[in-house]
Amino acid sequence: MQGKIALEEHFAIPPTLGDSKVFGGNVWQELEHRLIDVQDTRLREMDKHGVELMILSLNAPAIQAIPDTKEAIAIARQANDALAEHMRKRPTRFAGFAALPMQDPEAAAAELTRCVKELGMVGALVNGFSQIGSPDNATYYDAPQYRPFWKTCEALGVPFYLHPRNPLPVGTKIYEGHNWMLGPNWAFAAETAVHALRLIGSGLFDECPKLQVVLGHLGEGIPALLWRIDGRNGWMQEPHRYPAKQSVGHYFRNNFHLTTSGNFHTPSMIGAMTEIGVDRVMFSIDWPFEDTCQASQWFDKAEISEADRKKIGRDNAIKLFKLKI
Ligand code: GRE
Ligand code: ZN
Repeated sequence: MQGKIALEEHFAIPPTLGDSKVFGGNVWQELEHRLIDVQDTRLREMDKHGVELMILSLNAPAIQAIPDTKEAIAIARQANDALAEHMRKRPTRFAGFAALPMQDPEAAAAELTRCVKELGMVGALVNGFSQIGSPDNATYYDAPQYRPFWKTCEALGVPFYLHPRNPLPVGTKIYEGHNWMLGPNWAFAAETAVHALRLIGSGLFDECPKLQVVLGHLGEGIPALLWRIDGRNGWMQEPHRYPAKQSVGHYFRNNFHLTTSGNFHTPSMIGAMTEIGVDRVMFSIDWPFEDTCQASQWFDKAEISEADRKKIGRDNAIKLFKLKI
């Protein structure tokens, strides 16, 4: 399919590049190049495989793993200015998601506003919880101090992409001796799905009913488990035990969107489409951790209707991000 739009596509700047090294294995040299490069290899791969536009975002965990708030604010600004420069160079090929210093909710709201209003970005991408003040601290965004930030995000009308990161060492007891589960094979999804459920259960979407959150990797496992998450043992009819008013499924279907990033498996995509509706699923790659060629060859031939392919590959993103292409 020509004209695809992809939206979990990462780049790095020198201060954040090192965060991706553990994921580079024996190909770090090439991964490093693909992260720093925006206008060369990336663009050639896009041309070759029918990707018209990438919405770019910083690598992970980057800003969220900088416990010094002032430094987090400065590096986020640096990353966003670098991204804006890439967007200016090729406005028909690159759009952008803001990196945000969530360590300081007020500064995060101000930076998001600057990125949207002055730099023309179409949303934010944040890598899970933030370490604030100490590397051992993990702060999640259902906390009450983030409500004004979410109000700003809702008022700006831009989606918030909740991107994975690994749990902190204090939270990885369950993976001890089984490090293979850290990262994209399991822990990223578990960490991110729980964060999304925290946002839902907290009642955030009752307060901000128009707020839209994007999850990658076809929903980090949530679509497959959604029925059970809302299950309350049938005959017992227990009321749910969180502050939010509605079922988890209700918020998932009204406030969430999913991308195919790093999950190029047709039965999983069809399952996600069935749970959330085809209008809330979007094609993505997860460049450079995943490959544009593999993602495109899979998606272009996946056994779905051509009407659905057009929605997922392009039209849903144009609508959600109000893209002018
Ligand atoms: C990602 O950004 O989704 C990612 C990483 C590192 C390894 C794999 C992966 O940041 O999908
Ligand atoms: Zn990613």
